[in-house]
Amino acid sequence: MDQTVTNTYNEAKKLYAAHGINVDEVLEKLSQIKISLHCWQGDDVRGFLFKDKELSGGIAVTGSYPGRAGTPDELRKDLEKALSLIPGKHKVNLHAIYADTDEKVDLDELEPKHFQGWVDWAKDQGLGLDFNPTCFSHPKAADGFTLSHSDEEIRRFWITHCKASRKIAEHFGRELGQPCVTNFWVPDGYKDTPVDRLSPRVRLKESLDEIFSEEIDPQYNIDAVESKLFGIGSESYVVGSHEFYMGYGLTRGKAICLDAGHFHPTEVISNKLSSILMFSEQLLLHVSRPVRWDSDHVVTMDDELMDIARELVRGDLLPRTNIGLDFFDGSINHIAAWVIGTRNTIKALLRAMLEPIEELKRIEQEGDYTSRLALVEEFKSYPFGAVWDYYCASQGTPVREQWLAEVKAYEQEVLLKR
Ligand code: RNT
Ligand code: ZN
Repeated sequence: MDQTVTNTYNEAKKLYAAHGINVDEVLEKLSQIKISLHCWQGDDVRGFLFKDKELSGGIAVTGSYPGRAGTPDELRKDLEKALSLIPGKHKVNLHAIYADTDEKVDLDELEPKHFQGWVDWAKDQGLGLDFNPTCFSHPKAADGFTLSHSDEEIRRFWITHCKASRKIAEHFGRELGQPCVTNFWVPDGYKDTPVDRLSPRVRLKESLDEIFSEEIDPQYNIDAVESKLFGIGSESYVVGSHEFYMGYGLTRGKAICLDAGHFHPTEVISNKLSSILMFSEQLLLHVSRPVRWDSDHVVTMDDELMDIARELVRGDLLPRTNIGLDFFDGSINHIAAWVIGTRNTIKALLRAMLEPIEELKRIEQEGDYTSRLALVEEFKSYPFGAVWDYYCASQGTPVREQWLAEVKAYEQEVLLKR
């Protein structure tokens, strides 16, 4: 390992040790945390099942950066590249439209066999898999409603798709020896103010109850439900609101999924974690970055990311929190987007672990808010970067911005030839 990396690490360790922080132990803990990389950053949420389908459901990718993956093999190669530049062992999060098959199958006909290519690959790479039914970008979702649709036939189609998705997820969990988190998000909602807010919610609840009626061993599959405040075209009303899924998840024992971009502009998910986890066993996060709206920008090291990390670490909530990423930026190199967002998420967790938590809690309890503010602020410039560099090197991944040259080379050799 580079001598400067080791030297600065050893110096940094002394500063942290003075506050009772054992940096080696912190790094051991950090290496156990899995981040779920969302496959859809790799191809602008297109998938492979329906070629040339427009993205729908009130989400949008802007930008036409060259080189996005066009086949399952390309996407896997790209993920391998990204993962080789990110320290730790992680998971990959698939959507149903990413099936790896030549068969002409619709969403309600999907089976585990259509994802065998992914399972074999994940096994080979030592990765876990997560899953999502895809309730958008499909003719049967064209009017913006799926599981809460008033047309019984359409609602049935989506129920069947969601049931099929859980079977696929169960297969992932069984094959890979770790649970697959299956996230249910539907875009259903109205552009303009509805007269009847209740009926679609009643139908959504009934659909979900039917989907979840089959018991699946939590060793293999964990269901999560994701709320939203508004989308493009569902500005006035979203059926699956936060209150809806909070009630649903808590009464049905489902994990609640909090996406950082799905709330009012000044409302943050960091402030919700400790409350929800008091009453819920598990949580799923979609770490994202809203810019003015649910714009799904690449995750940066901003205040909210730090606050999410601090809450998870200070409250010891990590063991019950599944951390997934959810952003899609089509204006920059697709692999760099993964690397930047994932490295930032891990780095934020490390920074949070390198704070004198017990000392700060004691000071707060004693009512010494002066010291609390002073210490929290001083720790913002403690040398976590030296620890991060050492961690990257010790995991065999590039230190600092060295990863960028690898992405640029891959762009020349692979992406621009597509
Ligand atoms: C949409 C939700 C959802 C999607 C993915 C593709 O607003 O955040 O999680 O982004 O399922
Ligand atoms: Zn999301």
